[in-house]
Amino acid sequence: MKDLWFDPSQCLIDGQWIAPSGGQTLPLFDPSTGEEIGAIARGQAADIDAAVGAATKAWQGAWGRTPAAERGRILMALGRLVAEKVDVLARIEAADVGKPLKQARADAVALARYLEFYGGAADKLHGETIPYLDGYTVYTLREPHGVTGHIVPWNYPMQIIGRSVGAALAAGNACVLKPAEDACLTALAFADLARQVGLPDGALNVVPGLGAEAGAALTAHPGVHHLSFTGSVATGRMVQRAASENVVPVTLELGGKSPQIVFDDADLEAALPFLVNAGIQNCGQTCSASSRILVQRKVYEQVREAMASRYAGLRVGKAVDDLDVGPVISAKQKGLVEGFLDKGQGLEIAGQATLNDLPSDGYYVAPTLYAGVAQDHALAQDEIFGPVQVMIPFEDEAEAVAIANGTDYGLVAGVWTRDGARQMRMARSIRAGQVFLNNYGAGGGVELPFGGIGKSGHGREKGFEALYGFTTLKTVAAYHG
Ligand code: TXE
Repeated sequence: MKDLWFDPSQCLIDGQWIAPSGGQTLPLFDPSTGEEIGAIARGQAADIDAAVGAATKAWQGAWGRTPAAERGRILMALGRLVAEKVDVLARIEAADVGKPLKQARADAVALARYLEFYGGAADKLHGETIPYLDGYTVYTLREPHGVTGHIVPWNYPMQIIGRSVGAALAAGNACVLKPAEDACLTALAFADLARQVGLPDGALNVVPGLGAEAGAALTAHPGVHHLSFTGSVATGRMVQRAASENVVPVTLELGGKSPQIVFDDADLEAALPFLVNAGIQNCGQTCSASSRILVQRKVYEQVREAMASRYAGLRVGKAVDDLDVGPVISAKQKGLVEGFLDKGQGLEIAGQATLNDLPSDGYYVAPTLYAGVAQDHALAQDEIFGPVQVMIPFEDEAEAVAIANGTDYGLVAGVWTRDGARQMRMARSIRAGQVFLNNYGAGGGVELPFGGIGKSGHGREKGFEALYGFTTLKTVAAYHG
């Protein structure tokens, strides 16, 4: 690929580009065309071991001794370099993930913003003094865990690296990053940019490879002190099991089935763009995608018609054509989504985009809106991770809450109503890590703690809260009489 200035068939370990120990590669496909466009490293346990070794050395050495303010400066310099490279990073991501250029660009801008935020926060993370018995001075120290392992999926590589690696480095950890085999190019690009701004060798190591090989080796490595994982529930379970063997903390972000709830007093004009966009952005492959639209009966038909007409107008195309929706990431993901569409047979399709003149081997799925879906139907319960939304009618507030809370997940929810008291009641009643009132997503919100409950996972990323997660608290009690 012409935009790459590095060789993606190598790993970046201890500040050096090196071939994976087994000398093997994995093919790289462009989701927009299905064409093979290169090869990436197939890292193995030995490469993970070398990366953990390098990270240990950095944490105990140059990076560990770097003052917090200087760590912050390096991260902010990295953020500025990322901001300068937004266009090239967006092109790389668009080719690798298949997301329309505008959306890939937004991810690169968000990565720069994460680095600015966490760079600025690095020297503002401190402990406390605690009043105690006569003759004692007690204080707490917030210290890095040490070596942190980061397993990142393919849907938003840059944003997830920003919120997880950005926060971990700010807190003084040294990182080993295992990006997804389906999309690892911007992870490698990011690590190379970090090297260019003077991040000490070993503070950030990247080993691409398969989940069952490099990923499993990272989760099982006894030299890793904290794991953060974003991905499926099934893999999350394995990661947590592996973490339990070494008794290390783990942050899991496992997706959701997030609702937007539209009451009959809502500002529908304001709500409509959010209702559809939050379902089809990144082709629906978003952990916080709003895949369920709950609508009060009085306005149900009106919302159904308006959403249907938006669906009819959606333009699907290659990432470089920069339309509303691109392909899904892989042939495997296309098969998964089509499996759900098969389960939808017999349901009412309220709206659907048309697929015109697309490369026949690209991984395209027609964005589809189902109406009148029963709460217990698989399409209303399971994470689809494709451009598919279901509409569910409800009578009153109590029923809306019951439906909203009626899945195994609890990541995000949106509530549309002009009634202020109802807004407050809904915000308290909904089981989710984030609730948005009269908006959805709050523009991305680097500053806003994010994470789930139930099968959406545990632990919080983003905002200051993430920094606490990437530190361990030490209490020092001094008796001086
Ligand atoms: O996920 P995996 P997949 C959901 C979404 C999607 C489904 C499958 O519903 O349809 O998961 O996607 C690494 N030890 N989400 O198969 O397997 C893997 O290499 C350690 C939601 O891609 O969870 C990749 O880096 N690591 C989600 C990462 O885990 C392992 C984002 C995610 O892959 C591993 C992505 C192992 N044994 C998918 N096996 C979200 N929450 O946003 C795999 N991996």
